[in-house]
Amino acid sequence: MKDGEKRKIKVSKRIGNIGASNWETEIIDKLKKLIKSSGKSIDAVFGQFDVDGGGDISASEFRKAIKMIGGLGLTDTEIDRLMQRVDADNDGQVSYQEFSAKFRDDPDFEGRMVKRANDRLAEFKEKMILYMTSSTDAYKLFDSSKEARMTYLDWDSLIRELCKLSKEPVPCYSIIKDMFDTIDTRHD
Ligand SMILES: [Ca+2]
Ligand SMILES: [Ca+2]
Repeated sequence: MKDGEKRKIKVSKRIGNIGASNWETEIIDKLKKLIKSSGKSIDAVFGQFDVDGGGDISASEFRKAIKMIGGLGLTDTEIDRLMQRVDADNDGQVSYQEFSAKFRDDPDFEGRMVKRANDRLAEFKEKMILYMTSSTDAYKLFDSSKEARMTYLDWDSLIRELCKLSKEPVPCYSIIKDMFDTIDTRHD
């Protein structure tokens, strides 16, 4: 091999590495554009990914959804790599907040989400006191596992019941999920 050829190989390897480190970012940008052009809200897209409605996207749900989107031609390994990037807290599940933080075009989004969740939570706590004596009693009542740890589904039924009692429309998925994430971190 001539010296010139060796150098060429070295250079292209280095470019290959740079490409690899930006690879996830590129795919995320592509997905962001796809989601935007679909005209669907981030809530709707998250709901499609979260097939079992548990409130989180598992690795297998993520794989299936990405494959359904099509056109990206990613392998399972590549999809898993992408998921690792989206799964910011590394618990093996993509939460609504992690999902929207990556796929929504909005830099202030997270701050506003936290504020919105806290505002809504305060509202619902008032309702709990009004209709169910105290929020602690309400949590106990809907904690189906009785392990003092509410699941997302427990929380969802609590909110639905409250809305029934107060004759108000049930908030959309993302709002229920935001509040749950806020409560969950406080109770853990
Ligand atoms: Ca799920
Ligand atoms: Ca996660």
